Amino acid sequence: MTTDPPTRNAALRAWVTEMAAMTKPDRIVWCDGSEEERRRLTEQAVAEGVLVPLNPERRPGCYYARSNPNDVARVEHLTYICTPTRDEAGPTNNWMEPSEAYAKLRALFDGSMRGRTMYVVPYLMGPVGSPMSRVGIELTDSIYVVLNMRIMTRMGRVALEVLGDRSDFNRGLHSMLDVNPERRYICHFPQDNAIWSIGSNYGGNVLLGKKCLALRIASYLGRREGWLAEHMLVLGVESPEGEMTYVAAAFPSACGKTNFAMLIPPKRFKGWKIWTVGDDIAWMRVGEDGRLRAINPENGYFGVAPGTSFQSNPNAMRTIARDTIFTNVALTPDMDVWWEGMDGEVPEELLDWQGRPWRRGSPEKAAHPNARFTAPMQNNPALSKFVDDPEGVPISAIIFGGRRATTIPLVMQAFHWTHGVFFGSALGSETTAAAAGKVGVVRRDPFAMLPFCGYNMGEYFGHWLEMQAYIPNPPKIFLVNWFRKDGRGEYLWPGFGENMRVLKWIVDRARLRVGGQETPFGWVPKADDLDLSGLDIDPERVDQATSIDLDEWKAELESLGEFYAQFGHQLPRVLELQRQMFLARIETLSKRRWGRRAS
Ligand code: OXD
Ligand code: MN
Repeated sequence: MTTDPPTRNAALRAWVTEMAAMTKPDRIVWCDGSEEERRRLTEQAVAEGVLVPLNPERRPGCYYARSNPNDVARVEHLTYICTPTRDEAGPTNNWMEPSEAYAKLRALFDGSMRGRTMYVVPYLMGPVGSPMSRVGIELTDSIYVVLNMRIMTRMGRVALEVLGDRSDFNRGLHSMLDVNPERRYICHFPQDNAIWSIGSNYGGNVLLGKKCLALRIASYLGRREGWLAEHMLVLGVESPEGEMTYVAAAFPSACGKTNFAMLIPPKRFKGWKIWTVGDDIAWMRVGEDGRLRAINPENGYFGVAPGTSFQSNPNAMRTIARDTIFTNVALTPDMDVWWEGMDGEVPEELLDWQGRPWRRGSPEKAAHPNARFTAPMQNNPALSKFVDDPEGVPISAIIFGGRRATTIPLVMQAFHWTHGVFFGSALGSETTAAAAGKVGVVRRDPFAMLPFCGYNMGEYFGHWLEMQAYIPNPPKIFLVNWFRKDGRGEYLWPGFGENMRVLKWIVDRARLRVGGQETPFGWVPKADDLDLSGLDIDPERVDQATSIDLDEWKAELESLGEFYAQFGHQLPRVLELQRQMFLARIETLSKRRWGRRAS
C-alpha cells in the first residue's frame, strides 16, 4: 500500500521510488504534518507499544518512550563524514570514502524496511519565507522518529510548498534495522547533501534535521556559501526600558544551553526579560544592515531531562508540562515522569528507564543521564516573538563556554575578532552523557562543534576568521565558565538564573558602556562591574571564579598546542601565532608576580 505522493516534484518522487526499491517497505506513507495525522500515528504508536500515554491530568498530551538500552546517546565513533578525500573531513572526523560508504550501507539498507512502513517526512529547517531556511526529506521506518520530527521541525505540507519543484532538498534515509550497534552507522555525504543513518533510534542519530543536517551538512554548505551553522543557543535580553540585545552562545552538549536560553533573571533584575530564540542551533549570515543575523532552524527542544527542575529552569518545566515526548526517564506509579534533579521528594518507588522496579536509595540512576524531552517551542512561555522572523535577529555578542573545573574565568572578553575565534578554537569541556563514552574528562571541543563539523575543522577555523571581512558590524566575542570549582570541589559561582549578572556585563560591553580590566588573555569585569547585589556570595569566591592563574594557563596553552598540531597546514597560522603570543606573555609576566588586581 502506498499513499499518493502529495507533490509533483519529479526529483523527489524519483528519489523516494529509488530508496523504496532498495529498502523494500510494505507501505509508503507521505506525512502531511496535520493534527489528524499526529493523532492517528500516536494511536498507532501506542497500539504498537512504542509510546505509552502519560497521566492526562498531570501531563496532558504527553507520551513516554524507552529506547533499546544499547541505544541511548549519539555514537561519535560510528558517525562518518564521507567526502572524496580524508583531508576534506579532517583529523577530528571519522572518514569513509563515499562509494565505499554507500556500498557498505546499501548492503544493510537492502530490504531493511521489509514488513514495515516507510514514512516520507518532508521538513523545513527555519522560518517559512526565510532565505536562510532549508528543506529536508527524511525517509524512516520509525514512527517514533516521525512523531519527534513533527515537534522538532516544521514538518509536512509546509515543507513541500517551500520546496516546490526544486531538487536541492537534503536526502535523509533512516532505518532502525535491528537496533544493533554492530550494524549502526551515521553517514554524511556533504557533496550530495545526503545523510544515511542505520541501526539506531536515538534522537541525535536519527532526527536527521538536527545534528546531521542543521550542523554537519549545514556547516559544509555554510563554508561554501558564506554563512555559519553553529551549535549555539540564541536569546534576546530585554532591558526594563525595552532595549533588545541578542546573544548567541556555544556550549558543548549537556552544558546548560537550554537553561541559559530560558533563563529567568533574579529578583535584583526586576524588569529584565530573557526571550528564547533557540536552545541548540543557530544559522547565521550577514544581513542587509551589515550585522550577523541568526535564525533558529528548529521548531522544538530535544533537551536533557535530568537536572531540569523549577529551580534550574522553570520555563523548561512549563514547556514540558504538555504535548511532550519523554524518552528514557523514570515513571511514577501514577504515570508521571521523574528524573534525578527534579524538584520535591524523591518518590519511594518508580519504574526506571529500563522498566525495572526502582526504590528510593537505590545506587542506580532511575532516569538515564541522557534521558530527553522533545517539546514544541510554542510551549515556552519565554519564546521570542521574533522566532519566525525570516531575516533573523541581529547578534551583538557571541559567547563560548565549557564545563571547566579550573583555569577558565567566569567571563572574559576577546580583544578582537581573531582573538575571539582563538577562544572558540580553544574551547574545552568535561565530557557528559550526551555522547557515548567516558564522562568527566576534559576534551577539546572547539566552538562546541567537535562532533558536528561536517568538514575539516582547520578549514572551519579559517572560515570563521574570513567571516570578519563580510561583517561590517561584527558581534563582540566572550568566553564564560559557570563550572569553576574551589579546592574542595565546590562550584564557585551559583550559576542558573544568577548567570544574568554575567550576561548583563556582556550586553553592556557589547554596547560599549561598561568598563573592564585588561588581563594578558582578555578583558574581565573590574571588581564593581559585575552586579552582585542581592546575591548571597562571599566576594572572595567571585574573585576566585574570575581569577587568572599563569601556571594553569601555561598548561592550557601547551595542551592546546598538541590539539592544534593534528591540523598541520590546515590550521590558520594566525591561531598558532595567538597561542605563541599568549605563551610568550606568560613567560614575561612570570618573571614578575602577576595578580589580576595587583596595583
Ligand atoms: C544535543 C547534543 O542533543 O548536543 O543537543 O547532544
Ligand atoms: Mn546540542
